[in-house]
Amino acid sequence: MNDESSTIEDHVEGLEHAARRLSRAACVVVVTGAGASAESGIPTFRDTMQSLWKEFDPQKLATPEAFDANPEVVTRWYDHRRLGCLAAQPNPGHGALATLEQHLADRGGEFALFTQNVDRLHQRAGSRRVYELHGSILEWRCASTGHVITPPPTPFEAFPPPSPFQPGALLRPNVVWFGEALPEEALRAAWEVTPRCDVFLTVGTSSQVYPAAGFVDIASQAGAFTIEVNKDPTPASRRVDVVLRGTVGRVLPLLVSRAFGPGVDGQG
Ligand code: BJW
Repeated sequence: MNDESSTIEDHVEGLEHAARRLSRAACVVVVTGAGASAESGIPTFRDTMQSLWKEFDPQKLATPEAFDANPEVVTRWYDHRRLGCLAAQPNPGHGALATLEQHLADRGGEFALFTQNVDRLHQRAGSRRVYELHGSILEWRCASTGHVITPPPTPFEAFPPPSPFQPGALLRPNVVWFGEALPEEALRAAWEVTPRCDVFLTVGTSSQVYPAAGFVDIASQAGAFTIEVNKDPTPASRRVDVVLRGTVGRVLPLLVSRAFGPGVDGQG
């Protein structure tokens, strides 16, 4: 069931099983990570950054300590990524999750999507009930007053960008760094809906960062059928009911089309 080296072609049985459970579910919860946006050209968090950022470790830059120590480097990195997110387009994996939500809505079911991604691609693909666990890179906030703005789609003129809300203060991305609290509303929704879902999907995440990495266990312990979609093994792989090994952009459209009928995987 949880063979970690094979691909979706070897898992037709797993795919059919997962699709059957999905087709009968009244409540579906999904958690996504950077792998969901990889096919949109956005580098995953634990990939080596390309070109001018390759010498920086994202895990070290995504901390309040890095911002305090070197706000120029940190804000340049985030602005570079912000412009990349604005230029990116949703991929078929994002589309399949929006389609899944619509299918559930059509029959009076419930759907909730918890994303660790900061790129807003789920919303742009049409997903409606999306909770941003780690904030959004498209918003920035005053590091002193907390006021939030959406900067224009052009690079900041100065680094670190000055805050327009308080003289001498800086802007920082409105994201959640290590050691910072996640948005209360998103967490409350996760604790409320996860234990009562029928099917839980963990999609394109390395399942290393908490609390999101723990959602699958909450769902599983409460009796949900759990599915992982990932191109590589993760710590969650051995704990889920079915592993669908492959890329999100290929596996999710297949899964949703098997569960709800043709039309979403482009194969009629
Ligand atoms: C594909 C693919 C394709 C690629 N198809 N697959 C419990 C235990 C231990 C530690 C903790 C704990 N609870 C909390 C902690 C501490 C900490 C933590 O988890 N540390 C761990 C590293 C051990 N957590 C926190 O600090 C969190 N805060 C918190 O808990 O606060 C408590 C608090 C309460 C009250 C007051 C104060 C505090 C905050 C975590 C914030 C994480 N932030 C970041 C940066 C966000 C902004 C930004 O984008 O820069 O979030 S770190 C980074 O990791 C980012 C990601 O969202 C997150 C997860 O990474 P993700 O998405 O899984 O990406 P990757 O790159 O790791 O994996 C990609 C996957 O995709 C891989 O598996 C690939 O195989 C796959 N893939 N292409 C399918 N095409």
